[in-house]
Amino acid sequence: MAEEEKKKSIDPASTMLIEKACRSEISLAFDRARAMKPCPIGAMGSCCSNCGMGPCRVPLPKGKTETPEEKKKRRGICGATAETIAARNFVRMIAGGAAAHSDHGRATAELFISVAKGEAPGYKIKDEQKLLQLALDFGVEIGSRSNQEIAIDVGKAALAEFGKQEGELLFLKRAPLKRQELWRQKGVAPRGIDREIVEIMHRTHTGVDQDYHNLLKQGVRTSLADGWGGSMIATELQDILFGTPTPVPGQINLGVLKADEVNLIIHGHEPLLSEVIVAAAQEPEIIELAKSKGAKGINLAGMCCTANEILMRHGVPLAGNFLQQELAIVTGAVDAMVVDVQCIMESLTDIAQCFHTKIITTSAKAKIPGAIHIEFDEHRAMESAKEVIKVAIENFPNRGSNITIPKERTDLIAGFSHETINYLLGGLFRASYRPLNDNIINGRIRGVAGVVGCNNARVTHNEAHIAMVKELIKNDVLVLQTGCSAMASAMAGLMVPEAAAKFAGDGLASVCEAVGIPPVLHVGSCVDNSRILMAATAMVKDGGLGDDISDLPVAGAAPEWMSEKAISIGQYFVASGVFTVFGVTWPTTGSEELTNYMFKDFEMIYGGMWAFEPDPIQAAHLIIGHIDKKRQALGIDKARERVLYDMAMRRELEAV
Ligand code: XCC
Ligand code: SF4
Repeated sequence: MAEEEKKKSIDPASTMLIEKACRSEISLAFDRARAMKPCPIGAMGSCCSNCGMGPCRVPLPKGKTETPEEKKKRRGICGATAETIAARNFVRMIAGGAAAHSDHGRATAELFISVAKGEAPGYKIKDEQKLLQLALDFGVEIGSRSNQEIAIDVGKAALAEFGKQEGELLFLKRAPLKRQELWRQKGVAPRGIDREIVEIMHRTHTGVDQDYHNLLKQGVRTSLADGWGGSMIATELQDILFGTPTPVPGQINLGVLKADEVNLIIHGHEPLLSEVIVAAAQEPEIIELAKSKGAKGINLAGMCCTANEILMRHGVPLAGNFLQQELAIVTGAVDAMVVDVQCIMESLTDIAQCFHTKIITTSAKAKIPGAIHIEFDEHRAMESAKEVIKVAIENFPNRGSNITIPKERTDLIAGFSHETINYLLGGLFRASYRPLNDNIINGRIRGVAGVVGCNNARVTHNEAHIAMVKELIKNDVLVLQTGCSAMASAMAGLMVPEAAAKFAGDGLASVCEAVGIPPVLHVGSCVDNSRILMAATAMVKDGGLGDDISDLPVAGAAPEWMSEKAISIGQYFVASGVFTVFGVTWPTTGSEELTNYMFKDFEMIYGGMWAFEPDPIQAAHLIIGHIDKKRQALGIDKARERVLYDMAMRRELEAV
């Protein structure tokens, strides 16, 4: 083995299973990442394959500075410059990410309408208060109409957002007024969700948009159609159908698998099926069947964002994040893994062949050769769910002897929806963000950071997430998290109230202790980044911290990103006025001009900009620096100095 090889994971449970896979010569994403270096030209966004004359490669020449003449010659066959090529590649990533989130939102809207019409037994409307809120947002008449009538109209209005051709998305009106005006003035207020995505595909076709500013403008518009459109629709309608999350205890890591129960892992993104599986697993008939096969019961565990969805609403344990999906099968203890869409590795069926695990696909949009396909039908959801669970139960007796269930599992508290934060801070009768704003103004909390996104097999699993989050809370930055990033922090024990005293700075710890919250809040899945937009908006509306999101001492980060969805999320954070720093790799380095535009000029245009910093500690300090800059602009930097002085003085006194 190569000496001093970079660690694959910092998680002991994962490391143990990586070693087991290695002994059994099972290839994992970690191994494939080492065997295949990233294409250096593609990595900098300098390879275009948008037509049959290419692929054309226009990489930045290594080490030497180019003359303008040389730069002029660096073009694709159609004449496209490095700027155009990198910009086209980047906005196509946004289109991919926005499409994924939004198609999820569309599926939710379709189910929502079926439920409202009473055509989808197994579901019902759980959060009627939020239904009425959405009716107001969408201009649906409430009057003396029944909730069912209102819900049908809300569902139709949500679905219409996708195919709308004119006007602007309805949720934009939720943003601070100043932000809305800025979007309109810059011409980036999205019209319809599908329209913006299609327009990216059109503009990036050979010979269309050849001005990177203009390409990026459409990228911004499309990302906003994701964050304030498709993703927000997904989150809001899911809350109405399945309940708005409230604080719930849970556990995470592969140690949640059980030796004596049927283990069914639910992996993917859309909670439409998983919600019903959770219900079906409690049916006496199903539990009896499991017992008849010699199992003590049925153990459900989540993976990736589906995990976050059913954790937030039911406390179902989390088996792990993106880079643990293969490892779950390597335990030998997973009787079935059911998947829907997004972030599902095609290697799963191959690895499953070395064990007894059955892989079940359920979406007509996502099939995998070698998997069993049980298509999920919302009109008979309960039957579909039972069918899935039965595959796992029937497979339980086939478990081999090569079983390794790690002991690691960490406690966590999840369920911090935007509404819950509101309630926890202000109490039931005075729900508001006032206490948060006050504690930011008085300096106990320095600012707020949204740390989100994936795992990436090019870097040590979970390392950057945990290092960055620890550095932020140590410096009194309250952290909100979603996706695989949230799971990394949860595994490290950062999502329990006790973590405040252990890891947070004195100011943040004192607030967390008073309110009884962890210093790192689990806000949900990746579509739930829309909750972070709502939280930021609530902070603006509560007053005292400026009149736009770009005035707030807040920032965003995705230290281990890999998916196109992460790029779309990052772009809508930036376009909403948030400074956002990504790790691992940056996909436009092939054009300095374009990269500078996004890293510098964007701040002047949108009040938020991108940054790239692979070192998580340095990235944390970019965030802290940005937060301090905003505090200074708000004139609240002095308050913080006083707080720190107080703490130091207090310690001195204690020492006497
Ligand atoms: Fe996928 Fe959402 Fe990324 Fe995790 S964080 S790897 S997108 S599961 Ni969204
Ligand atoms: Fe090459 Fe232009 Fe075709 Fe891209 S669109 S592959 S740069 S010729």
